[in-house]
Amino acid sequence: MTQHLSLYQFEACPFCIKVRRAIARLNLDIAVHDINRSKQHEEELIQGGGRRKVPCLRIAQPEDSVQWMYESSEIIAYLEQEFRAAT
Ligand SMILES: N[C@@H](CCC(=O)N[C@@H](CS)C(=O)NCC(=O)O)C(=O)O
Repeated sequence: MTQHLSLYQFEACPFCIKVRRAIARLNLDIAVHDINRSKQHEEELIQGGGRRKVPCLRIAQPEDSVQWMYESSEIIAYLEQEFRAAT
């Protein structure tokens, strides 16, 4: 249900904490990548999303297209819209 989602973030970022709390509140199992600890994930974010800015939610759409969603409030609104009814 959430395999198409992953969050690029780092531990101490307050906007990332907000998003991680929303993920916990919604009881979602979403892969979380710390870009300060993983060069590979940092590169993926820069290459894919275009900026080294966190949080960023990677959304793999059907047919291989990928959306990179920046902005904590937008990410939280998206997750609540997608999953609130399901949890
Ligand atoms: N308005 C953004 C702010 C995000 C933000 O400022 N993140 C910092 C880390 S705490 C960052 O990645 N800054 C790098 C940049 O803005 O390029 C949000 O709510 O997600």
